[in-house]
Amino acid sequence: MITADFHASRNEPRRLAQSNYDVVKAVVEQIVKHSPNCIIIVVTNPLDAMAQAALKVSGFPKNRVLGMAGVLDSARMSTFVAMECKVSVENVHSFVLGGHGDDMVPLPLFDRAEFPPRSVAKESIDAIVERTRKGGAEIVNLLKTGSAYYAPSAAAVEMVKRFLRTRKRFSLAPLPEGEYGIKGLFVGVP
Ligand code: LAC
Repeated sequence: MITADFHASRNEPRRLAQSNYDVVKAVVEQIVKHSPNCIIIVVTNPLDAMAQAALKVSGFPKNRVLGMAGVLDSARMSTFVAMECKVSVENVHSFVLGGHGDDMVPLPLFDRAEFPPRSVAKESIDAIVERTRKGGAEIVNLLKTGSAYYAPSAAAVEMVKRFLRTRKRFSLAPLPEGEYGIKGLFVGVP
């Protein structure tokens, strides 16, 4: 369920959150009824609020309701780093934490790229961080209607694979209760 409308007017955020809350509530009620032991990966925007809604409506324990944002944003950042350094994106491992919007925290220091280290100008790094932060809006502007779907779908599948197989460290949005000094907010953490 991917809904990421970027707002044209002041009331848009509230209308988006309310309309998407209604969708999330209806879907989660069905999830609880038909798959009461599952893990819910929330993709709907505004991500942190909709993950909170899914947790509340489902009544699931907090370790079974997670927001998908970091894997998507990290993949975008890796792509931009790979383009800048002219290497395969397979050799770049980025890490993006925090929210899935302007409060996103793309971490340049986490970019471990398996190729001869080369200096990347600070301006280029800043541009990559900014482009990562605005990645969703860039696609919405290109698509004109609707929201991104390939990358978010691939990111959700990647999260499922990592849960099931690799346990490879990645960024996701759980509900910290004091970890990392954060309490009660769905936010991207390792
Ligand atoms: C994006 C939407 C899914 O970042 O929030 O493309």
